[in-house]
Amino acid sequence: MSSEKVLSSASASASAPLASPHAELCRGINGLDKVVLRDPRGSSAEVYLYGAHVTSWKNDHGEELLFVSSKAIFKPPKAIRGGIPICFPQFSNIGSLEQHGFARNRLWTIDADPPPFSTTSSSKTFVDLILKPSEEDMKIWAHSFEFRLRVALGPGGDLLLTSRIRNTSVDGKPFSFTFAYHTYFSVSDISEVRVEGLETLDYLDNLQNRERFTEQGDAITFESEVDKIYLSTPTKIAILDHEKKRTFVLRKDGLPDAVVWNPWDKKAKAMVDFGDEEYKHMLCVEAAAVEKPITLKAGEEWKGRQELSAVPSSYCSGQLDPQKVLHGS
Ligand code: TA6
Repeated sequence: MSSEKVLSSASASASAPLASPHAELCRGINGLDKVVLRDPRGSSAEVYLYGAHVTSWKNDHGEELLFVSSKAIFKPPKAIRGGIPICFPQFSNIGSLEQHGFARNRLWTIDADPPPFSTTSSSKTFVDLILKPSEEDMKIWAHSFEFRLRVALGPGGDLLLTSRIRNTSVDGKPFSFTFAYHTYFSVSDISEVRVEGLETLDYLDNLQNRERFTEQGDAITFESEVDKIYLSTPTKIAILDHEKKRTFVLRKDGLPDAVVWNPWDKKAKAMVDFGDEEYKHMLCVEAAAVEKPITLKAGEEWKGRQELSAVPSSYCSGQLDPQKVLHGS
């Protein structure tokens, strides 16, 4: 779909009312519609209807916690470089679709009438978006689905993404898919970052023909390009930014795998929508379902959640033991 068509249909598709009093529909970069979520306690988030793409998550001090490249191209059909791209119905380039599927390259609409959420989430600051396949989409992936995404801010400023994908085929056909929340975290200096919670796990190394290895380190640190798919990972992963004295905690449900990616210098230079030095200030840790595709029978629904929080961490004082973060409440 050309960018002009996306723009014109955006305003039409975005016209549905927003259920939350703390959500506002407005125009973003290049006139693309976005929804701004402002929690009364000060945290905020932004999600473009294009790709249902979260491009900002700020804490109650107004600090930006996600990375978006200064060279990101907010122009369909190119995916926005940074934030939280939604990878569906395929993660990676294994399969017949383009890398990471097409959900992040489509215009979503406001879901005016979402089925009730079973979660206990009491968030009042949220937006519900929905994607259904177009006729064009059916030509490249012949499956009927409804993909509902809720983006919400929790009481403590946490960012909650809940995906509900239903197989709506009328011919009884099942389908399988792989999925990732391709989250780009903003970090002060990648060489001062550690990831806890993935030690001793097996992973597929995209830099070594996706061969399977076992993580030996007692924490993951970064001195060069990393592109690993950790398998059967715990529900909690911690990303520690030493310089900022901040720990991101990623909690996930329905997403057994976790991708860790930093392009480092060579790949950074090769990406037109990524600054040469920007690899120093970002890290992707992605809640995913990759090793074992998810299969839905006709009428079945899958739910995949990720909850991000940012907590102060001053390891030098021993105040926050990473193991407590990972194994605590
Ligand atoms: O999640 C890691 C990865 O699969 C890397 O292999 C790299 O390709 C990255 O995604 C970015 O992919 P994109 O299609 O967004 O440029």
